[in-house]
Amino acid sequence: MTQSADKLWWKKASIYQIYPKSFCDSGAKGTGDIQGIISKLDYLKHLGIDAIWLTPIYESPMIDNGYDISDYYAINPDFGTMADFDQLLAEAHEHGIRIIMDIVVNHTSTEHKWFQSALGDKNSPYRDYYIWKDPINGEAPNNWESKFGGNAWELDEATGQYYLHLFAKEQADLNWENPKVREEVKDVISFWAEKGIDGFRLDVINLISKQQDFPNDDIGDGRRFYTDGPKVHQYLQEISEAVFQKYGSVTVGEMSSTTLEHCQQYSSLDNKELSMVFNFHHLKVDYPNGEKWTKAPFNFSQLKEIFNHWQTGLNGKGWGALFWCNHDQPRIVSRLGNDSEYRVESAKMLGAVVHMMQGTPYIYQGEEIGMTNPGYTSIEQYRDVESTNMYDIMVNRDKVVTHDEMIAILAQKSRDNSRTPMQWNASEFAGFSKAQPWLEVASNYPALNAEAAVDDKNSVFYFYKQLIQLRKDVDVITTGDYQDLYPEHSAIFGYKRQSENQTLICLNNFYADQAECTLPVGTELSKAKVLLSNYEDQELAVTKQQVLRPYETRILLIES
Ligand code: TEU
Repeated sequence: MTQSADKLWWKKASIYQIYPKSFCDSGAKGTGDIQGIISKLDYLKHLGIDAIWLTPIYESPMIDNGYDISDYYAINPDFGTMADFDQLLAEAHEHGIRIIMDIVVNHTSTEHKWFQSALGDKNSPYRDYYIWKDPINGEAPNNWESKFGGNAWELDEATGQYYLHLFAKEQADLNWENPKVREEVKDVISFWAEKGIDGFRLDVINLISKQQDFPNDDIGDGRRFYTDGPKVHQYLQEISEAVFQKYGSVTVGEMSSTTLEHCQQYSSLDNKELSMVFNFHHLKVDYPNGEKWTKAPFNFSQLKEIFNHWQTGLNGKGWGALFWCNHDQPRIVSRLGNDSEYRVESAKMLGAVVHMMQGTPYIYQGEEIGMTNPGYTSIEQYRDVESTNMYDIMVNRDKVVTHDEMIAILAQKSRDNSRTPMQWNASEFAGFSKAQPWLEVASNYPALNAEAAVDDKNSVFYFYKQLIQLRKDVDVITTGDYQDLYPEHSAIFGYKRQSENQTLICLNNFYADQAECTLPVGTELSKAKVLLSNYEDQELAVTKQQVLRPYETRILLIES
């Protein structure tokens, strides 16, 4: 079933991700809330975004900041009330902004009433909503590891069985083999779709189908037995047909450790499963041998190869989410750019790199003003369950790194790097709250904040505003094919987008030294114009030899 053009609004849209706990506190709680989001809708309209992806705001004990849901039908009072949500939805729509809600149905909180009924009672009607296995030789059923460190099984003392948790032990995996679970999921999604929300982000949705013999993994952490699992497409087609297609919801699936082939099917243009997918391969180029918890530079040539693979692989077959940042990733300007001398230039360059590609760009709160990692120096400053677990495992349990080494690793890799309070202005706590925030504000907020950015026409904010508008105005960004122009270049990431009558060339110097490249043979220089650059004094004439200054980006358009 193909969708009509207006149903494909998201192909020219830019989506803004809000992590409500860190976005804006309307009161003096120290944590963000829904009324705080409502107060910033004018700011978001000014930026020009088309939709908001709201990370979970449902009832939750907040072990994993809302990704451990205890009631899918209620709003966490920390964020506000259902009336507040209804107001946000209405006012966002009045601003011409759609709302996409985050749905976490690979697992629930162990505080969920289903799990509470199942725990300790093999006869509970909800027992089979989760995955229980007998111990083997008195140990866990297999050697799968939690993505937050440690084993992926937790013992239920009363029944002597273990339950599976791919994430924290307070996040019990749902048993999607059980048709009652799938019906519950359809009911949850229908409830929110009936309220008029415009779409869903589906958390680790490619992990829902586990290989049913749950074998030990002799060569890895078990992910190969549940990632893109045996029935994942069947389940997604069932949910899509029952709900997503019925309501015309836009859907984006978070695909952990996935493949291009699966993503071509998840996001196939026949709309049988999802609208688009997040994959993370480009955000593992600073994971040497796939190891996240080590301090390492990024692999530039691998970064270009990965983008080439996915841009060419999805073109005409599927649709990707384009992003650098989210609530799980460090701030990109600190990670791949230069968050000191060239913070503004490199933040703009990195924005151009993804925004001129095919797909739907996602802007994570604060990315549009070039927010940086906070550079915490003590473990007490961290709150993320993954980060504190890994500190305990690596420093205290396994003793594979020293305290200082782990602090340096966390300063580069922790998810808290992106969860520091949004920096609104130069007042106390960066205008995020009137009370001490739940997570320390980055110390650079007095000069680095949204108010200063909106007052500065050369800020990252206005560069992002132009990128968002270019996607709407220049069709080749949406429809063109992709070619990496300089795969071997040690400093420049340059690519070409080509359609029938438009050629776009995006040149990006990823380093602080000047770099040169030659435009492709056949480029009609006389017809070439500079659409956008991050240096004000941009020469107007386009020459064959391109000399790029530190972190310079240059977007050229040739129209035949
Ligand atoms: O993330 C899943 C995921 O792949 C990342 O959390 C990654 O596994 C983690 O950063 C370890 O490197 C989703 C949500 O985005 C994340 O916030 C949740 O913690 C997780 O699922 C569990 O719901």
